[in-house]
Order: sequence, then structure tokens, then C-alpha cells
Amino acid sequence: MSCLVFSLPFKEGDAALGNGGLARLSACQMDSLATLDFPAWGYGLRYQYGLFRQIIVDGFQHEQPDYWLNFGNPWEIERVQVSYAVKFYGTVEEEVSNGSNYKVWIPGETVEAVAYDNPIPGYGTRNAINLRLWAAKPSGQYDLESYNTGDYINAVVNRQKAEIISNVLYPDDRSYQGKELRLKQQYFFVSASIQDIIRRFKDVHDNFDEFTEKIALQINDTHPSLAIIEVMRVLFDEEHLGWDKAWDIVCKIFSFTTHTVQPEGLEKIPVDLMGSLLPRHLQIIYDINYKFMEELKKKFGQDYSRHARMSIVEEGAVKSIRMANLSIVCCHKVNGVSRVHFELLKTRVFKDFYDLWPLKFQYKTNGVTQRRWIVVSNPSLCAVISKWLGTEAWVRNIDLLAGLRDYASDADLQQEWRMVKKINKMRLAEYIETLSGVKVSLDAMFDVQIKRIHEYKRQLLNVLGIIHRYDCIKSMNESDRRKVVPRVCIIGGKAAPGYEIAKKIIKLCHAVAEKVNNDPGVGDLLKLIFIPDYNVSVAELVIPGSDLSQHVSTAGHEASGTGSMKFLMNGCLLLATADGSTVEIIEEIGADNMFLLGARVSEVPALRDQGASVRVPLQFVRVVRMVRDGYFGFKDYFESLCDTVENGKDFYLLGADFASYLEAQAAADLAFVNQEKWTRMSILSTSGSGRFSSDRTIEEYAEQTWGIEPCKCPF
Ligand code: C3B
Repeated sequence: MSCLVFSLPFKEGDAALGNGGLARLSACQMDSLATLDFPAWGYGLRYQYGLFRQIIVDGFQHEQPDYWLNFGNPWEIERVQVSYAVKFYGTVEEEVSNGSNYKVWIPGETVEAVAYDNPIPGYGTRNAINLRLWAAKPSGQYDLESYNTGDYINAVVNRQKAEIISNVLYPDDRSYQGKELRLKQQYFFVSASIQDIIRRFKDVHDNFDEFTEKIALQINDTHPSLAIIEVMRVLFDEEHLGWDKAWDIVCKIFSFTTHTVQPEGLEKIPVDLMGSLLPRHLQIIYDINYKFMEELKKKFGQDYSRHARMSIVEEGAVKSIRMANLSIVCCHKVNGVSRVHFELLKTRVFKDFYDLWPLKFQYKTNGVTQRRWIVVSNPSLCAVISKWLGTEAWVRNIDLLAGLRDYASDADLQQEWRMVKKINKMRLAEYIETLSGVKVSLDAMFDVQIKRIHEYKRQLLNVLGIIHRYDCIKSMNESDRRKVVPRVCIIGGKAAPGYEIAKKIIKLCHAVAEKVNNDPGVGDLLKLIFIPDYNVSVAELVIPGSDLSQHVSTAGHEASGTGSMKFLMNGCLLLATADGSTVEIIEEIGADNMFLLGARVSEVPALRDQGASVRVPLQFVRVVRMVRDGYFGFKDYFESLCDTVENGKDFYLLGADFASYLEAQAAADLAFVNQEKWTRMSILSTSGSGRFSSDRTIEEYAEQTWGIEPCKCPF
């Protein structure tokens, strides 16, 4: 049995408190908010166990807990004095105050939320913003009855249970299983954050008149959308502002960004669960929905199927709250994360809502921070860029990168550019050798796909392409082999622990690697490396050392994608489908400077309709057959994986896109042979990456969604 456990050469481990693109995006946005002097705070949960550590045993993924706080976290400041009681369960009762009836929530359980602050300094400014993360602690209130009746042990144990809430991050943020703990986590962090925001406001204001001018709350996906109801509850039940005033405030301060495309990816909370955990919130949601339904009746008459589609409450076997519908109804803006995503929201996912409120819908194409993704992770490239632009100002003003375009064919810049790539490839090759024992050639093209493993992201397409390449090499004569561009194919990513097919894809990577890497007839022409435990630190090492990167999701499935932007900034060429933000990348750098493939968003539905009659190339049939027949071993184990792409079941259209995928790969080979051409394309990629800085995204949010101005630190 082989077992790979290794650690990166970094002193500080990742605080992997998120799952994938969504959380990494927030990290970039926090950097931009600080650097651009915006007065912003981030709120989240201080999980004790972040995303699991992936270890590979005999080619299979195993998950291990990642106790990232083992050696402490020197960057955080524990604020024991900033803590709030968060309530759960219980009942709602009526109370009369000043002649009016009010609802009072009598909780059945109370947990304390303690703040941990993580200052985020801006670059080249004195502004530092705060990321406040909440940890759950037992409440200060004791269960006196248990203590008095002598049930001391149980009383203590029950108190400790509180800490479970912030214990562990759910390692799959896309399948909503209606788990109580997950909802508890969401409300815990939302309640503490809203109490904190209102407390800080009230510290300097006597009433809520200026609340909407001072506060803008951005909901990132639906996970924190209970915040909307919490503000409504506090303003209505506790501050007694009256429904209309409270509702007016809520609608003005909240804006929502959705990060998903698939309707089935939208969060739904079973009504029974909501009613038991948050009884008062459920009542408020029903009240909001009642008023919304009345509005719909006025506008669309008795169009009941439309009402049913748009309702916040979904009827059915399990009656549920649709958190996205709730967010759209209550927020003043609904943003998508790329133009393609916006189009899909308007025409498919939220079409009814778009028809009703077209002006609510906008998009802000995602971006990443050049401070981390060039300056920190690729210091050699950073130095070359600054030298040729004659300034370091691009670190704050990314538009200046466009200046490199003028030198894209300059032989001196090209040579320096290639040298930087070589140094980064050396670093990566050393790392690969340490972790896998495989020596890779620096002359080979480093072809990388690193991201969460998901069927729609199509790592399987990549592996099948590698099998095809292997198969071709095996059948070549000596003179043809001399023409082959050597490749080091690198794949990395975690599969959600319960996602069987994704785990099989990981195993297939290893099974193919085992065969290919040990085939003396192939040698340096092809290597396949699976990098375990892919995380941000790994990305910082891999991205600068890549020549080519793959972003090959089935068109219409990736809301945006941000990994591509990191590769682009590092002068790595993209092999991609016209999905998510790639469509905008094409506009910036030109289709000639990348390798495009696959069906377009508009072509996908027709291909799906064709089912089993869709045209699939023979090469595809052959490589799938090789896997099916056990050429790489584990014949039975891979059967269900093969089933996902054959016999009319190929939902993600791997077969339909395979020919185009191979063509794009062949074009990449051809370009790589011409190093001048390749380097020019690489420089043009970096110089065209300016639009994909999170600085631009944040400026758009500030102006179009939050209505805020930079606020420079006066000292
Ligand atoms: C991701 C999407 O899958 C990406 O396309 C997108 O670039 C990022 O969000 C950021 O917008 N996403 C995710 O990582 N987790 C979710 N639950 C939903 C979206």
C-alpha cells in the first residue's frame, strides 16, 4: 500500500475556511477593498476545521481533518469583549407595548458568538480593513435547573455542545441536504454579524434615520441570506419601527450576488427545519411572501403557475423556503458574476424575476488580486513587468499592464519572460519530484488543470485526452515520435467526500498516471501528475510554473471561473470553452491568443436534445473503451464512470466536444514549438489581464451597487 503524505515548504498553512472559487473570490475582494480605501468589513465563521486535507492512498482520495489552528494563528485578535448571544429554537409569543402588539421570540437555546478579528492591510495605503470571524462558545447563561437537580455532568456536556456550531466547514457547498447544523451555522454567523453592525451603528446614532446611508450589506450567494430576515426581525420586533419602515430599510441596504448557474444548486430550507430552529423567522418569511404574492396578483392576475414558480415558499413533498427567491424579493440589486452568467439568469434561472424587475439585475464580472497572484506568488515576473513598464504603479493600477503589449515581440523581453517561466517551472518540477518521485523535463509543456473536481468542470475530458495522447504515442514510429511536443499534465483538486463520480475521476487520474509514467516507451513525451491537497498555497506554486491551463467546463455551467484569471495574469495560455468569464477574456486578449474549444452556450441545449444520436468521434469511443475494458485496471470500479459519458447519458457533452478538444490541444502543440509565437501570446495574456483584477470588480460594486466612496485614512 502506498500512501502520500507530504507538506509544502511554507511555514504558514492555508486557512482553508471555504470550499473553492466562492471563498477565494472573497479573499481577493477583501484585498481590493482595503487597497482601494473602501470602508468595508467582512464577516464569516471561524471554523476550527477548514476544508479537509486530501491524502491519496493507492490512488484513492481520503479525507483528513485539517486542524489549522494547531500552532495558533498569529494574525488574529481575539475580542473576548465583543460577543453576542445567538438564539435558536423556542417559541414566539405576543406582547403588548405602548398599546401595540409585538412578537417576542423566547429561545430554547442560546449560544455565544465571540469575535476574532483578522486585519487586512491595503497595499500602498494606510487603510486596513477587518475580517471578523465568529467562534461559538457556550453561553454565559447556565441551565440552572439541571445544575440544581444534580444533573451536573449533562449540564456541562450540553454547554460544550455549543462549540460544535463553528467546528467544521461543510466540504460541499453545492448540494443542499437540509442539514440542521448547516442552517445553525448560517444563522449563527448572520445573527452575530447583524447584532455587531447594529450595535456599532447605535454607538453613534440615536435612531435609524441614517441607517440606509451608512450601511450596505452584500449577500454573497444565498448562504448568508437569513441576514435579510434577521434585520427585519430586529427592526420590527425589537426596535419597533413598524413593518413598512423596517421593510423599506431592508430593501435599501441589501444586495445579492448569485454565483451559481444550475437551478438545482440553489439553496432550499425545509419549512419544518426553519420553523423549529428559527420560528419567528419563518413567520416573517411567510408575511413577506404573502405581500409578494399580492403584488404578483396585481401585476399578473391569476397566473398561478407563475406565482408558484416565483413564490418564496415551494410546495411539494418537502415544503421548503427558496433562499434565492427570498434574496431577489428583498434585495435592491441582483448581480451575476460574468456577462454569460447574467444572460443565463435573465433568460433561464430567474427569468420570471427578470420580467418583473429588469432593472434589479446586473452583473459584475469577477476578478482576482494581482497583489497576491502576481506580486506575491510570482516575484520574478513582477520584477520583469516593473522593469519593462518602468514603474511599479501597476500593482495598484492594473490597467498599466496593457503597456506590455508594445513589447510583446521584443526579443529581450521575450528572453527575460522565458527565463522567468523556466525558474518557476524548476520550482514546480522540484516539488513534483519530492511528492511523487517523478522527474519531469523542463522542456515539456506544463499543462495544468487545478480546481474542485466536478463533472461539469470536465477533468474527465482532460484524462480521456491524455489517454488518447498516450495511445497515439504508443502507435508512432521513431520519426513521428520526434515531432511530439513533450507534456507534463498536472491535475489537482478535491472531490466532495460524498461525490462518488468525482472520486472515481481522481482514481482514474492515478491509474492512468501509473501506466503512462512507468512506460519506458513513452519516457519524457508524456507524464501525468496528480497534485494532492490542492489549495491556495499549491496554486501559488503551480500557476507561475504553468505553460498551459485548462478551463473546459461544459458551456453554460461555470458562472464565472477565477482560476483562469490567475493563470492569465501569469502569462499562462488558456485552453478553454466559451463559458463564464472566458467569453470576456476572449474579448480582451483575442481568440488568437488562446485555444478555444467546444460547443457554445447557445448550442448546448440542442446537443443535449440529440441524446444518444449526438456525433461522437471514434477516438472518444476508443478511449472510453480502454477504460471500460480495464486497460488501466479497476475495470468494475470504472464502469459507472464510463456510464456517465456513454449511451446517451453524456449530460456534460464530453463526447460531443472531444474532437474539438483534441484540435485545440493540437493547436497548442503547434504554437509551443514556435517559442517566439508562444512567448508573444504569453505576454499578450498578461498584458490583457487588467480587466480581471478584483480592483475593477470592487470599483463597480462600490459605484453601482453600494454607493460608497473611498475613505482614505487621514493619518
Ligand atoms: C463558484 C463558481 O462555481 C465559479 O464559477 C465562480 O467563479 C466563483 O464561485 C466565484 O463567483 N461557486 C463556488 O465556488 N461555490 C458555490 N457554492 C457557488 C459558486
